Amino acid sequence: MIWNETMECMKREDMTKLQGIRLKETVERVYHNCVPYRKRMQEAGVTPDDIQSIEDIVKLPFTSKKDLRDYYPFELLSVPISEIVRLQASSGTTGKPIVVGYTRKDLGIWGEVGARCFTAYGIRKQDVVQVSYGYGLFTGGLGAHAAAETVGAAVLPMSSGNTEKQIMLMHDFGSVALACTPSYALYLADGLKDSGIPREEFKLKIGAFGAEPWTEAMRKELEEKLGIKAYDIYGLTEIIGPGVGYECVHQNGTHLCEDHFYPEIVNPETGEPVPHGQMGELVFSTITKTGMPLLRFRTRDLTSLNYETCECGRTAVRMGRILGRSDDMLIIRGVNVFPSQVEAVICEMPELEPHYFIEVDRVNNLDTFEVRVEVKEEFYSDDMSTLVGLKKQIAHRLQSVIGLQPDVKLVEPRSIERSQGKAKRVNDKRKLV
Ligand code: DLL
Repeated sequence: MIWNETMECMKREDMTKLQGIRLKETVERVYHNCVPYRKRMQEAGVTPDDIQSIEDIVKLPFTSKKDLRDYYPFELLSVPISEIVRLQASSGTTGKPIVVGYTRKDLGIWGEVGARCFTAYGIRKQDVVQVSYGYGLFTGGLGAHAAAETVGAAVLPMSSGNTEKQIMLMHDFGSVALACTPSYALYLADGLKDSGIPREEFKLKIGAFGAEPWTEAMRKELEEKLGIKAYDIYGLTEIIGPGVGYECVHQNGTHLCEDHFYPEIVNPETGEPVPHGQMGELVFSTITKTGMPLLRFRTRDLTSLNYETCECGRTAVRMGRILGRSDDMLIIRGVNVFPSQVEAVICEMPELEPHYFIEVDRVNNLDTFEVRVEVKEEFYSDDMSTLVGLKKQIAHRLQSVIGLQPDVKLVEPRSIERSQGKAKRVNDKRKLV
């Protein structure tokens, strides 16, 4: 079943025309209503009249995460705050998050694109959908919630954590679909096994997994352990949240909702468009949103696009798996973490040297996150209680900045390797791609 056949199966030339019209409207909107965008366009010598079709998009300047930080919190809005009905946020590269505002119309778009995803996975009105993405500033919980509600399914807003209860309700309520990060799904799979409840007593058959990179091997493991079909869902806060793209039953690429989010692939170094089918950095322009439209947003996600019509009948362009990022962002237990956030916390604490090392691994299907920090000579006392207190303080501070508590290890002065060139501060042992 296809939620919106008109849009998902539109002929390429009609889609291109529609994208051109919508881009033009968006450019007019941001030019007249958002000072930073107008300035940026003036600097680039572009006016709304220069944008007549989707091909003209290359004339527009890029937007980056840095812009969201520089114009924090509300300067990138294209409407007065009275028109905003929701705010969501995600990690920035430093202590401040990046903020996104939605109008009522934007929330409608979010529900619509989410419904396309959930319908493609086979979720129907009569199903119970267990949403185990975190609810709150992170878009996962509320995004998947809107998707399920728009389809008309019964939403079970579990949020993440509390595994035993997750399994009890999954069993008792007969959840048909589970929406969470693939790593949490693996963790739940182990919990399900430990519960001793026979698999036949569960109705689960669909997984909607995303928010972090995952592999075909993980898909296989999830499908076997949970006895389900596991689908990819892609999205990012800046653009809308989950629902930017989804897999269909053929699982041969992630279809993008390109009538709302226009994708381009560029060379991450030069910003030049790359030929069709080649790998590069994914760039999105939102062409229907009104609260905080973004033009040519550099996602930093590395992938490629395939414009062939899919076996499912959808013409919506397909994105390959995300093969990495062109920045240093890590995704740990679904939370975006920048090494610069850790650095900012460490540098503000007088007891610490500005040297640290982050190690990420996956043990028993759960991400581990260790931060090693060097204590200054004068503070490195033998007094255990002082050191334990310091360790706690660092862990709390990191938790409040990042939203995730690392395992902090205090190490002796000068024990973290100094580098002669670019410091290597991260070891991600998870080997996801
Ligand atoms: O992770 C939105 C989301 C929530 C998507 C729930 C899917 C499900 P952010 O926290 O802003 O938003 O993180 C966005 O996560 O640029 C990718 O690097 C990564 N990412 C998201 N989905 C996938 C996926 C949400 N399916 C960043 N595969 C993106 C690989 C993904 N990476």
